[in-house]
Amino acid sequence: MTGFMRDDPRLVGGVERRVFLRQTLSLGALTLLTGCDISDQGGVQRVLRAMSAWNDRAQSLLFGGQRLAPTYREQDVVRDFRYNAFFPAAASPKLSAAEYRLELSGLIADKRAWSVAELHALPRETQITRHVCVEGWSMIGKWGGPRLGDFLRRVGADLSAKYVGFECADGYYGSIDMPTALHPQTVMAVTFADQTLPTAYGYPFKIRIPTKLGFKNPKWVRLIYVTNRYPGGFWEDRGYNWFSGS
Ligand SMILES: Nc1nc2c(c(=O)[nH]1)N[C@H]1C(S)=C(S)[C@@H](COP(=O)(O)O)O[C@H]1N2
Ligand SMILES: [Mo]
Repeated sequence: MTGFMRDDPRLVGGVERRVFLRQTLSLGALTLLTGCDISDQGGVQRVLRAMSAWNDRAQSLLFGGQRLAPTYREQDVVRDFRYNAFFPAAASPKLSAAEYRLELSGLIADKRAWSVAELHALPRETQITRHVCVEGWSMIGKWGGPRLGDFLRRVGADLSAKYVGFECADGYYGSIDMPTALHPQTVMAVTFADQTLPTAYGYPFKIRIPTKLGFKNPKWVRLIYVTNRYPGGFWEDRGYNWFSGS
């Protein structure tokens, strides 16, 4: 691996860097394919971005449907579920039910903010599914909460729009395609293992998407918006595939 790859946080970040490189082409192959000099940072960056965009398009054509992720049994649920974020668990945003409001913006008719109590009053869906992190671990967990699709319909979101975006209390952000937002297993998880979602796992809720990799499951969500303009995401803007799932 050459020095610039190791040093360029825009392209690849932290521990996840090696996995990312393993999943793409070697630098030698990249140089052959593109004819661009790997010492030319901007050039390589542009090529990786283009490949990533191509992957996103190909994958959404192949998979962008309503295929269900596998579900598991109660006894498969892991007790000490692993924590992950780009900072240690102790630094998790501590949101309080008294002050928290979920903001809505973009192509949504009713942009009224939602309290935790209001989110808890919505009908819930529970699922026992596998969370797969790109860093090389996976665990089966149980999450419950309103379906994101039901919520979007309720607030009058434009369901013909391309993207649903999320902003989180820790500065993390992300986005998904509308078919994934409307997928029956995509939920606003307010519970984990039948208890109120703990702070470290995203209280008051995380977007749980079992058809996507872990990094596409934003925690501590404070804003949901609907848009036709590509919103990117925290890791996607550092080189990961935006689609990253099925
Ligand atoms: N707001 C926020 N959401 C996030 C992250 C983050 O750093 N910030 N990390 C993602 C990654 S990479 C993973 S694997 C999962 C971990 O979720 P868990 O702590 O519930 O296991 O959260 C995802 N959602
Ligand atoms: Mo992850």
